[in-house]
Amino acid sequence: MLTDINNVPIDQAIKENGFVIVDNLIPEELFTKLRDACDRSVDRARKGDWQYRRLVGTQFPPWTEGTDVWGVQHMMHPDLKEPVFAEWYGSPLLLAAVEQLLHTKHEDLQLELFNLLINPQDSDFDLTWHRDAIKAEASEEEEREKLTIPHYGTQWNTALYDDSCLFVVPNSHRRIRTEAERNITINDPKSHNMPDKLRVDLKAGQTVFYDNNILHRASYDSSKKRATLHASMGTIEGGHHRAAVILQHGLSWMNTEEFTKTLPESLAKPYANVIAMATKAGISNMSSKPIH
Ligand SMILES: O=C(O)CCC(=O)C(=O)O
Ligand SMILES: [Fe+2]
Repeated sequence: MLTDINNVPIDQAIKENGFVIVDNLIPEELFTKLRDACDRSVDRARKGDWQYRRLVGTQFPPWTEGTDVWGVQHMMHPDLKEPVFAEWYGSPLLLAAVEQLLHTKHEDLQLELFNLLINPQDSDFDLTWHRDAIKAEASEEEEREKLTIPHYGTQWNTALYDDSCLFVVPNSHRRIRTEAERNITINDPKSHNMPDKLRVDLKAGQTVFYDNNILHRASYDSSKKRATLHASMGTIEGGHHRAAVILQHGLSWMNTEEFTKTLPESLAKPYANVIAMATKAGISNMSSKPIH
């Protein structure tokens, strides 16, 4: 059983707080390889040689405006030619953590997103306070209803360098917004005065798993190197709920032999599960419309 930095079982901690910090989910022999692969990928994205990237000025997909890069998309894409990303995404301890968090077993895991969050070069950039799968404008009734959807997936940030960019409101993942929170998310979404906010300080090598409906924001500092692996995995029970969240990123490249050839054995079943999910949801091209 895996425990967090306070020795609490990780599934208990995320349930209580909406996030949990865990040490050492990167095998030692992969650490430098991942840093090097990130440097090469970031370089390509900044040069415009990798078209799948997040651009300063836009928070949610699609990222069509701007030039300064704050995220690199699709780290397991076969054209990126960086097999260490899939090797880590399928590594035993990481899979064990996800299985414990989702109370599921290996054969029900679903392969999902794997992106990289980086420091922009030209200007600082703030993301707004948000929940990933519920719009700020959602009515109280809609918000309440969406929050009752069970946890079918988890997402995480794994820092390759010390990273203090993420802020969360602990324990905000299962309740509707207070009046103050609603007001901030709608009218002052980059506010520095969110009640009860907590800065998540990650040391290099630490991972924070967080519920995608916890209230969170991030502050991108162009002067401090950030290379934080940002990924998600789900379970087959998620069906169309997970489809909406992940397929908005455009994953048609997953439906190719070039991709399946690169996958370690440990990801064969999670891969089959995501293809089956998309097919069942009627989205065989693995691409759906943006949520926000
Ligand atoms: O930069 C981060 O740590 C969070 C990113 C985020 O909230 C998002 O991509 O939705
Ligand atoms: Fe987010």
